[in-house]
Amino acid sequence: MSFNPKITSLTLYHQPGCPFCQVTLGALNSIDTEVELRNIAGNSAYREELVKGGGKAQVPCLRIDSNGQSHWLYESQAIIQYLRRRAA
Ligand SMILES: N[C@@H](CCC(=O)N[C@@H](CS)C(=O)NCC(=O)O)C(=O)O
Repeated sequence: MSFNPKITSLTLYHQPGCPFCQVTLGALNSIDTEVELRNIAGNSAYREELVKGGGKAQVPCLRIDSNGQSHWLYESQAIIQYLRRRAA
């Protein structure tokens, strides 16, 4: 994925007890990037926006907002790779 300088925000949908989320959150600790966290188990509205926007309730999922559009990136390794590249 290319790196758009006009990205306005990053939001990570996750839930407790998900090992893929733990790996992603762990990686996030060492990446200097601001990411809003949304726990879909603790808020049904977050779950609904994930399903509506991304197409499925799978976590982790990174929402990338850019130029008024949202891109929904699934798969923990793809998310980590994206965040590391972006922060580099
Ligand atoms: N290959 C995915 C696996 C993600 C995954 O299986 N997440 C589970 C929670 S641990 C999930 O969201 N399951 C519900 C679903 O897929 O609808 C990744 O690495 O992110």
